[in-house]
Amino acid sequence: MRTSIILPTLSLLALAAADTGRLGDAEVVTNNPIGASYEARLPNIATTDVRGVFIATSNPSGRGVDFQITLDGLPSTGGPFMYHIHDAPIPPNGTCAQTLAHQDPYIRGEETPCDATAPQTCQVGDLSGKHGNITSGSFHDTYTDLYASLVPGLGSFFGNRSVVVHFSNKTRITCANFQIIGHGAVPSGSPNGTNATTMVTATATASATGGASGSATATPVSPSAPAQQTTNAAVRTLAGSGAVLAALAAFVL
Ligand SMILES: *[C@@H]1O[C@H](CO)[C@@H](O)[C@H](O)[C@H]1NC(C)=O
Ligand SMILES: *[C@@H]1O[C@H](CO)[C@@H](O)[C@H](O)[C@H]1NC(C)=O
Ligand SMILES: *[C@@H]1O[C@H](CO)[C@@H](O)[C@H](O)[C@H]1NC(C)=O
Ligand SMILES: *[C@@H]1O[C@H](CO)[C@@H](O)[C@H](O)[C@H]1NC(C)=O
Ligand SMILES: *[C@@H]1O[C@H](CO)[C@@H](O)[C@H](O)[C@H]1NC(C)=O
Ligand SMILES: *[C@@H]1O[C@H](CO)[C@@H](O)[C@H](O)[C@H]1NC(C)=O
Ligand SMILES: [Cu+2]
Repeated sequence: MRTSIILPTLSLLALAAADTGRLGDAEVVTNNPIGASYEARLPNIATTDVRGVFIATSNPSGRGVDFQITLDGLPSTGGPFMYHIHDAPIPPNGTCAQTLAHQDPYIRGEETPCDATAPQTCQVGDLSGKHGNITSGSFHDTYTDLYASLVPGLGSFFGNRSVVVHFSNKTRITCANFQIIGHGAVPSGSPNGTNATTMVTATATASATGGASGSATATPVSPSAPAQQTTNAAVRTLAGSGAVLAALAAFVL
């Protein structure tokens, strides 16, 4: 009796999970601190010629984050290139492999590709899914992402995370940590939104950075990002299973 009620409910949830996060669609972030600005500058490494910078600044309205991306040196083969915000920062030895999976505070997963016409259903960190791949050797783009957060404490906050550039086969080409370059103030009278995001994301990153002391093998990657509070208190219920998914996905993407 009871199962006949529960099972349909579960299968509905499973269907919904294909397109939307288990915690729902991403919420538009309306209280990004005016003037908050971060940059992720790709390192000079021998394994690739890809160079450039991702600059992320609160939209002047507080609604969303303005991205300004300038890259060059992309290879002539292996594209189109994807790029994402990944959950964890790069450890001191500079390997992109340790950045875990895409930032996905609503626990949407990788399986269904992002539909750019419904960006609220995409992983928050899937910037190229929402805004387009990199298709040429030199790339410049500016856009506002409504779901990105520069408010520390929210799962959608990315100021302590990294950005990774990929070949079309998902192999990681290069990566950089976001670093604060300008502080901001939370706009007054905008208490809105993003409740759900507060609770997620942290466990997977905690396990990656947890025992890590890093053997500092020289690649000139910026030290781990600012504002890295270990807010494990923020991790609740669903985060555990999300972390497992994220950990699995980390080996793929
Ligand atoms: C992915 O593509 C790049 C560029 O074409 C290539 O160098 C690399 O070996 C490929 N990786 C895998 C796992 O196939
Ligand atoms: C980044 O910040 C978010 C929000 O404050 C937090 O939940 C997460 O654990 C932090 N990640 C790392 C790797 O410190
Ligand atoms: C970006 O490239 C990947 C890999 O080729 C592809 O799967 C994806 O659909 C592309 N995304 C967009 C928005 O064009
Ligand atoms: C908060 O959200 C509601 C509904 O989404 C919207 O009508 C309202 O204008 C928002 N308020 C602020 C201050 O952003
Ligand atoms: C935030 O959470 C509170 C209490 O849990 C709820 O009443 C409110 O509607 C939520 N706001 C949003 C924007 O989800
Ligand atoms: C880089 O550092 C991380 C974290 O300390 C470690 O797990 C990983 O094995 C290291 N990788 C290399 C290639 O040294
Ligand atoms: Cu990625």
